[in-house]
Amino acid sequence: MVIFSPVTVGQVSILLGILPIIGAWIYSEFLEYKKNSLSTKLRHSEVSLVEVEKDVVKEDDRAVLLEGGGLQSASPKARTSATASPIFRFMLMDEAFLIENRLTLRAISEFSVLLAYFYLCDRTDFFNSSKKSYNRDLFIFLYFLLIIVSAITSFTIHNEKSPLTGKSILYLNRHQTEEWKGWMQVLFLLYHYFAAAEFYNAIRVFIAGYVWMTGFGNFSYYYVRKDFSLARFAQMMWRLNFLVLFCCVVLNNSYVLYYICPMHTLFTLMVYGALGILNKYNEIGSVIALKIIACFLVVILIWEIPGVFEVLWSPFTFLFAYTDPAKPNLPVLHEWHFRSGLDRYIWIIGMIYAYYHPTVERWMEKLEEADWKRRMSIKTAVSAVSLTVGYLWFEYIYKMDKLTYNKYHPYTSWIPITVYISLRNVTQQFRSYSLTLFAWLGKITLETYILQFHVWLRSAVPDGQPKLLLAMIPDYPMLNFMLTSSIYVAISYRLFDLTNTLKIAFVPSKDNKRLVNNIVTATAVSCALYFISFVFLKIPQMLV
Ligand SMILES: *[C@@H]1O[C@H](CO)[C@@H](O)[C@H](O)[C@H]1NC(C)=O
Ligand SMILES: CC(=O)N[C@H]1CO[C@H](CO)[C@@H](O)[C@@H]1O
Repeated sequence: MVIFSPVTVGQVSILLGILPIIGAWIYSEFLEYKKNSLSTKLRHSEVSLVEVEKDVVKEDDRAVLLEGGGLQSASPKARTSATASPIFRFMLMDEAFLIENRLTLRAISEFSVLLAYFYLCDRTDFFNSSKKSYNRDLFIFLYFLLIIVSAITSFTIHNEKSPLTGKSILYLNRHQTEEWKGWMQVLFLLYHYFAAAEFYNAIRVFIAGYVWMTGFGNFSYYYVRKDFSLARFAQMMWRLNFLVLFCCVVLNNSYVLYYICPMHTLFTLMVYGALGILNKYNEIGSVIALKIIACFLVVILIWEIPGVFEVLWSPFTFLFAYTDPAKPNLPVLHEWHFRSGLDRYIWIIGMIYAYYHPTVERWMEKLEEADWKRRMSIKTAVSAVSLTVGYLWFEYIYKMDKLTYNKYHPYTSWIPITVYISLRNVTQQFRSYSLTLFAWLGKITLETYILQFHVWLRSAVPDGQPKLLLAMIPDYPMLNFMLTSSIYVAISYRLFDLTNTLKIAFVPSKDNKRLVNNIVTATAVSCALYFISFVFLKIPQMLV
């Protein structure tokens, strides 16, 4: 097996960090097993219970004797458990601690095995790679096949009532947004797999759709719940960046290679900032209006005035620099400028829609109660206008070539999104159904997005765009597609769960002190590991 690129300090640090955890996990499983078999034995015989108790007492006595005092009755082990922080208990291999956290240790071990699998697929020649090939017929066939399958098997009608009025089904409910994400993601992924360049513009619109949802979802959340707590914030950052952080280190990639993550993080932060600053006054309509105008002004300042972007982001170059090995001559911030710029306005549009959401909903309820003729005429008018606008957009904007389209995209992406929203919701029936299969895929979009680079497609070098396909069954492209796709989706789902499990374990929602403690500990441990790895890796090189 050949490893394509030299080992980095980050990779060694992860390895050093992971190995003791895997060791601890195996040990904790062993302890758990011992405990269980002991307790079954105890249940079986009274005699042995007494004996064990005697043993325990003896051990405790010894401990007290060793310390030379009768005051402290607990064994030393029990005392450390009560006072020491988790990291010390881990280092001491405290048995109670290991048993308590067995499932977390197991999740970390599983996570690291998956990371190792990414590395195996994308950075070694263990598997083969093959070339992408595009066939429009096949591409559209697969997409429609999936739509038909999911329509047949997972067509669901929801009957959730609006919490606001208790009457009709929410427009833009969670099922709908997840389904929306799902079918966009499927086309997006197929586009990458088959290099379907002719759908470039559609993909741009889909990504704008995600960013729109970021503005919409986050605005609704912060506006209604008013929860600006550190814990909630940390949980959201964890969700967006946990997996990508490890991918960057393990595969030695830049953050901006997975540009969806920094982009969503940035716009989430902007929504958070817009609502969080002076949040006492959010009830007042004119304050919200001012805030939204301020958002527009900030975006205009940063992205429309030449030079400002570079100056503003240059201190963060270490995080946002990216150089595609295939195009080494572009400035390092070019990719970040381009990607973040494409969708610079749409999150604000999402915020505006979220703000008017209750109003529109109330308006729609009134409409639903109106008499048939009035209802039908309004609905027909809405559909007709949407279809016309959609058609004009398609004819005059969508059909432009890639480069020209990109210029217009930031200012026009709201048109197809608005058309979709109004058509999707035009009748009560329409908005109550959703395709669960797509909603299921929509839940794991972040994972499928990140993983495609490594276990489905292949980039082979650090920071490379995934130009190749992973080939497990060479010479059988369709079978290979099926096999790699199944593994890929299954792993994505596992990672979704693991991210969540680990989030619950490390980002407590009610205990800020513990949260800060965890952040400090994690930083300290990472620095220590990095330092050790650095010494381990670089010193021998210097001596040579
Ligand atoms: C905020 O946006 C991010 C990025 O799209 C998303 O993951 C998160 O769920 C959103 N938060 C809420 C409360 O909708
Ligand atoms: C724009 C539009 O027609 N919206 C519809 C969304 O669905 C509700 C169902 O309650 C209708 O009342 C609206 O007319």
